[in-house]
Parts: sequence; C-alpha cells; structure tokens
Amino acid sequence: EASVLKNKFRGCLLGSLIGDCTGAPFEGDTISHGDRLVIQRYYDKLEDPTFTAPYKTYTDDTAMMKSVAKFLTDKPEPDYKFLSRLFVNEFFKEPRRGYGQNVIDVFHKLRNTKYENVFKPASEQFMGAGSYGNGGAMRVAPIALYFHDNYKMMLEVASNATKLTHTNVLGVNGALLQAVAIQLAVKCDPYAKIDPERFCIELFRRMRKIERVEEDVDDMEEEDDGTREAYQNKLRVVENLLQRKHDNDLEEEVIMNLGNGISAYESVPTAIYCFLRALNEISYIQTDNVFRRTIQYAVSLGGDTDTIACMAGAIAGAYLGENCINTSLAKQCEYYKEVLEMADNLYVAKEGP
Ligand code: 8NA
Ligand code: MG
Ligand code: MG
Ligand code: MG
Repeated sequence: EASVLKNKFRGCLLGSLIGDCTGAPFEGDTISHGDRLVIQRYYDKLEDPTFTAPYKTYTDDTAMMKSVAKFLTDKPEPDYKFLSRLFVNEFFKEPRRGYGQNVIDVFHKLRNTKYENVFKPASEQFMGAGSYGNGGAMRVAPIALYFHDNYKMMLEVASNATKLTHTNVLGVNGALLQAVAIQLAVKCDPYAKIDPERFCIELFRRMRKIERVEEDVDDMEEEDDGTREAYQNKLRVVENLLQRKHDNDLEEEVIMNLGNGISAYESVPTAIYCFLRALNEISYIQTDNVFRRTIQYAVSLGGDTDTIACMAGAIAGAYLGENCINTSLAKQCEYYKEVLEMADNLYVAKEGP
C-alpha cells in the first residue's frame, strides 16, 4: 500500500539520521558493562518528551546521505559528476563533520582536477588499492529506497555512487550488502515478524551472486587473498551468532568476529546483526521498541558507533516505518525535519505525488 511505502522511506532515512546523531558522542569508545547502563539512561532521556537539551549534531554519514538523496531527486538519470560536486560542495561548506582522511583527499583532487574524470581520484588512493572504509555503505540508503523495485539498477547505481570515493572491492561490496539489506527490509511486512535466520540466509544468497561477479573478472589462477567470499563468510558468522540467542554475553565475540571498526568489512555485517539481534529482547536493554533496541545495541558495541547505528537504524526504519520511531527521540536530532522532507521528495520523485 502507498502509505506504508511512504512511511518506510521516512523511517529508513530518519533511522539513519538518529543512529548517526545519537551514536556520534560514543564514536571510538570501548564500552564496558557499566557504560551500557549509561547508554540505557541516555536513550531513556532522549525518549522523554519533557527532556530538553541542545540537539545531537549529525556527522559525515548524514552530510553525504543528503547529497545522495539530492542526486536522485534533482536529475532524471544518474549523473555521477553531479553527485561528486554535491559531495565536494557539502564538504567545503562544513568540513568539520568528522570525514575520513581518504575522502578529504579525494575531494581536494576532484576539485583540483575540475571533475575531469570523477572516478579517477578515488581509484588512485592507497596506492591504487582504493578505500575499504564504510563511507559508501553509510550513505547508500536513498539508493536502496529509490530502486527498491529495480534490483539491477540499485546494484549498479550503489556501486557507481560508492566508487566516487571507495573503489576497493570490500568498500563497494559492503555498500551493496547494506543496500540489499535495506531493500529486503522495505519488502518485509512491518506488521509481521521477521525470521532473523531466514533474512540472513537471503542476504547470503544475494552476496554469493554479487561476490561471484568479481571472481569472473579476476584471474582464476590468482591466489585467494580472503576478499573473494569475504561477505559470505561474515554472513555465516552472523547466522551462527543469531542461532546462539540464548547465550548471555555474546558481545565480545560479536566485536571480535564481526568487528566494530571503520572498514566496511568490519561494520556492515555488524549493523545487519544488530538489526536482526534486536528483533528479540536483549537482557541489558530495557525497551519494547525494536527501533530503539537496534540503535542502542549498536552503540553499546562501541567503535564506529555513529556509522554502525546509522546503518542498523536505516535497516530497522525501512522495516518498521516512521510511525514505529519515537518522536521525542527523533526531535533530539539536528536536521530531523529536513530528513523527513528529503524522504518525501524521494518518494514523490519515485512513485509520483
Ligand atoms: P575513508 O575512506 O577515509 O576510510 C576511513 C579510513 O580507513 C581511512 O582514513 C584509512 O585510515 C582506512 N582505510 C581505508 N581504506 C584503506 C586501505 N585500502 N588501506 C589502508 N587503510 C585504509 O572514510 P569513510 O568515508 O569510509 O569513513 C569511514 C569512517 O570514518 C566513518 O565511520 C566516518 O564516520 C569516519 N570517521 C571515523 C572516526 C573513528 O575514529 N571511528 C573518526 C572520524 C571519522
Ligand atoms: Mg568519544
Ligand atoms: Mg560519522
Ligand atoms: Mg563513523
């Protein structure tokens, strides 16, 4: 139904924003058991309608997502030169949003070369290896929404939009996995329960196809450097951890085996796990709200908290829709009204008024 889909567009982009804004104060932290209680109280306060505080500011995750949404709504066909200009202009307008060093270098190169070949600067980074950071994945949500009914285009546009800054296969495939997870969540009935293991198996099936494409291009004789089935292997770990839902303290293993870092490889599967784990109760998180449980759990893992919560929040929001997100919590975030407008514009650009 039309209103359900519109609600999912809003939920997804708002979920991404809330994860970024409320996760950012904990970025880079190691979270102890005591800190979990601090984080519980932090979200209790943010959900309290009488609580007043300066809003939580957004970071590079949302800054770049804004450009991706505009790229989709303002032009009838994907225009990557336009998108690279949007990224660069947004960065030079507000450079202090916590961007990674690699993307800052790419933005300078793009500007200095007058956008002559917008895919070249990123491809030259890290001595030609390209970035495997999670920056492609953290901003991919609008593409997954816009192409929710066109899987092939979704993969193509998500891949190209990522390659403007991240060309390493792990960076690109991480963004594709995040897009696939959001698209799958959009398709799920918000009033029906998701089976976490089935959701994970479906992601695995799709990553097998995506990671096979690389295999055809590569020299078959070449030794496997561990990247060829990287995300399939990670999803096996996700599935295994989900099966152990009755084990109490899995968090150390989650951090050790899935990761909580700034590489796509060590954060996208983690974000997916956060969403699937939070569909059921978690002992040290007191809330009935699945969306809140998702981002609170992501933040409680520490590390790249803003980005992992942003990605997990986008998936949860795409499943549940805006009406399952606490309004007081949303209102604590900088730019929340604009993000809802952005979601509506994206919806209209796609589905019509
Ligand atoms: P990015 O492309 O700059 O990647 C992030 C970092 O990962 C780089 O600066 C490198 O240190 C490292 N890296 C990536 N690819 C390679 C490679 N091939 N070889 C060696 N090192 C590599 O930035 P991004 O847009 O991917 O953003 C990633 C994260 O950084 C986001 O979470 C974002 O919020 C940001 N960030 C993180 C922190 C933090 O301490 N956790 C602080 C500020 C910004
Ligand atoms: Mg800190
Ligand atoms: Mg950030
Ligand atoms: Mg981050």
